[in-house]
Amino acid sequence: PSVTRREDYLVPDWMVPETSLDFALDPAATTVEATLSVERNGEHDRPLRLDGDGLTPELVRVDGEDWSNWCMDGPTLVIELPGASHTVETRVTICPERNTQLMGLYSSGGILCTQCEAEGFRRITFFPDRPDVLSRYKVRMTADKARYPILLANGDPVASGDAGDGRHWAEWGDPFPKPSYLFALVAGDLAANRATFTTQSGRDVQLAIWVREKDLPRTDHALHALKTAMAWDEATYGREYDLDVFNIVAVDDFNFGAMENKGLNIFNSRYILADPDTATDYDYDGIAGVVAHEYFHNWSGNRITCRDWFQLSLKEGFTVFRDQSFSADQGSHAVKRIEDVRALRAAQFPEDAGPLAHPVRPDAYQEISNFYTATIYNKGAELIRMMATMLGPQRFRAATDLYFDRFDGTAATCEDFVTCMEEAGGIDLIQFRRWYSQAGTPRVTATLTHEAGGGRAVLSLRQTVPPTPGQPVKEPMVLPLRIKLFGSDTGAELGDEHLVLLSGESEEIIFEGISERPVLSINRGFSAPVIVETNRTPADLAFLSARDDDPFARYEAMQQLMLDTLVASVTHGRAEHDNVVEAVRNTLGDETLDSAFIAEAVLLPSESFIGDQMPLVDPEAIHRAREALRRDLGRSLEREWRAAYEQAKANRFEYSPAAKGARRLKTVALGYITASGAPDAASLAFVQFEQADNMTDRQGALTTLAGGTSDERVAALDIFYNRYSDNSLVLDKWFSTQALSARDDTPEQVEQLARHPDFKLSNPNRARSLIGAFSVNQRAFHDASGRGYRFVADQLIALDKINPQTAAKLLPPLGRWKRVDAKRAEMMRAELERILAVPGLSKDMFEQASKSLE
Ligand code: HT7
Ligand code: ZN
Repeated sequence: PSVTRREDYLVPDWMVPETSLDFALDPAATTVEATLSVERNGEHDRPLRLDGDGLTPELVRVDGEDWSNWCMDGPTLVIELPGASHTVETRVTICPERNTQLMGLYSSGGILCTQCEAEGFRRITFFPDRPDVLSRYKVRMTADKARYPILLANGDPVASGDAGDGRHWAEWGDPFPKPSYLFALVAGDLAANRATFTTQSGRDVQLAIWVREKDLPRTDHALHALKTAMAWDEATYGREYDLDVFNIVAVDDFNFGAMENKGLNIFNSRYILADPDTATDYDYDGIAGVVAHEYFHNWSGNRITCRDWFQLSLKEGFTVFRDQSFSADQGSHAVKRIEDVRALRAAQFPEDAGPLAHPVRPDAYQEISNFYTATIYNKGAELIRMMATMLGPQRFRAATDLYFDRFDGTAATCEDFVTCMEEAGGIDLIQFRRWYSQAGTPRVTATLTHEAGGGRAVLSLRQTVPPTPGQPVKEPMVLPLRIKLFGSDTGAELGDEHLVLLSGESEEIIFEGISERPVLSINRGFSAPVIVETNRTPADLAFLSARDDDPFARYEAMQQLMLDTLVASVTHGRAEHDNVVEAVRNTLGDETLDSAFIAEAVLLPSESFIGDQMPLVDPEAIHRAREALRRDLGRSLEREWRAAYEQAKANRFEYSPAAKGARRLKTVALGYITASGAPDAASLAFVQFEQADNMTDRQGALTTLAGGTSDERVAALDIFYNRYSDNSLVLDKWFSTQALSARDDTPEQVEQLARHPDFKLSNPNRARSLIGAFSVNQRAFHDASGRGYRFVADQLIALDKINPQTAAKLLPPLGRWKRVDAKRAEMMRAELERILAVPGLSKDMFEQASKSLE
């Protein structure tokens, strides 16, 4: 396999200041004529090399003349050029309707659209398809007017007209130089939800969200989110939008969540379409977050782009940090932080601990699309957050101003960003840079001792960074740990919060004047993305879960208490539940807390997260221990759960933080009532299912029923299916709810669902809703028979032939064989070997499967 290495970076041999593209659009055969002005970059005599993928040149001209001095080097068009600057023309023909990989120009439900990041542009035309070649684009499109009445591209519209023969044309021009991965065009029968946004400097921007006519009523939330995000970026980062129009198009077939193409974002329809009947609160929040994320890329990604793909986290980590901050500002900061940390622990920590671990700035890749990972995105965002914490809000803003100012219009590096943080922040980040180069989640051991007589408390901190593939030995990191002490008798704060920068392997911090026994609150707000082990007792954790003034730390104390109990139970067969029951009782009864926070705090850690705490995962024992604690909590607090349920039940649908919190707590309470074994639980859930005026309540009830064996379960699944059979986004929920079910027969059910007429691998959302959901269902996936592994491998082998990128992204759970017993590990390895033996396997899958076997 060919490997691309960061250390091999060389500046481009040729620049392309201007690009003109002419598309004769047709789903079966689209011709693309490209005219590039090219300029030799520096003193050299190397030819112009234009990347292509599956393209055949039909014409090559230089400076207006037919040119014969070219050849193909594999997929690359190599043209010998005599001078320093030339005009190069090429023509190719491509077939969008046969493009099942969904990279380049493809057709989704009759809409022609593009996806070019990371290396899709080379499937459209010959070009130096690398992010440091910035070009000014002009685009002309001709298409059948009836099938494709709307023609969109990047930038602002220039002109349009009739082309005769039932065809029409449009021209678009983007004044901002951009890399090829930000190119986009769309042609389709689309309708727009429009608005005007007036920027802080008084310019009017025409906003439009384009969807099929029937979906228009479900676009208001996305449009509102867009306007809110535009205003937020002005107020928070001083960033204003720069074109006259901003278009968003939603399509059903999309490999990712969305794409930030300059002035023409293209979205997976699941991150645009919402109404109360079909979208959950989680979906609503996801839409606002992704709309904001793509919009924020206009500065962090488009105006300043990446020099090479090793710098991907420069735009993605920073933009995730920006979208997380935006979403936090729209509701509860505490709840948003809890959600983000939960996502980090569910996706990134396992990645960092497994065979696919890589640094936030990787050193090498075979297939770049495999590196759109939780490490690049979520851990990358944590790096930005740590720098923001160390700098404080004013200096962080000065540092981002410097970055935007200094690197506007360029292709930059992670190093450039950190240098701005250092310069404007007035701090030294030499050692901090290890966060970009070292993979693995640091582990901190914190031991607090108290000398009652002397009034001294000593906090001993020790860090280790685990070995990861290719990095056996690690240097210590800089860990910004927010720390506070509380008195265990009085509950008083023993001094202010400290920001400790742990930079050595170990350090001791002395607290003087501590007369009562202190309790340690550490990594408050999850100030560093690390695993912390402490010598806190269950009573200390229960105390913090009730008294800590940092809501995240309060949540964390409860989670730790639950985890310790569950791990003890898995290890010893049983454990005392009283501490957890009392802590949950306390939280449920605390009237100062809002429902959304309570719902997060009382939720047990997932089976996978419990497994992550153990040397080897025993999926059955973990399931049993968790179910036993759930049942105990359900029974011991049944009165409290019913009270919480009743209180939240009466509310009519409204999309507000308070109403969302009430809905969340209601379904969490319903889950515990069901776990208690109460005889009326299934009918309670069924009533919620039937009477719901929104999808959050309906899906919450369906999920509760789907995990059980009641008659209501079958009825609810049928009703749900029939009610939403024409809505593919809701049908995805029908598939994923069953794939996530805790029932014993889930592996079998999932195999059946894969034969359902509505299951199709060619739609990434549908593939993910079954295969992706099933493979995170720890107990079902690791079924002792091995059928879960076989099922996933079978599906991925089939999917690889259609859409290798989506297949490869679903492979990692099969690679975690070192985490289970020898018998399961052998079966998982056998499936990986079987995948690798498939003739014609994509390089996407080859990279993931071969690394997973190491
Ligand atoms: N920057 C976008 C990444 C993306 C992507 C990557 C690989 C294959 C398909 C893709 N579609 C979009 C999305 C983002 O982070 O905003
Ligand atoms: Zn992004």
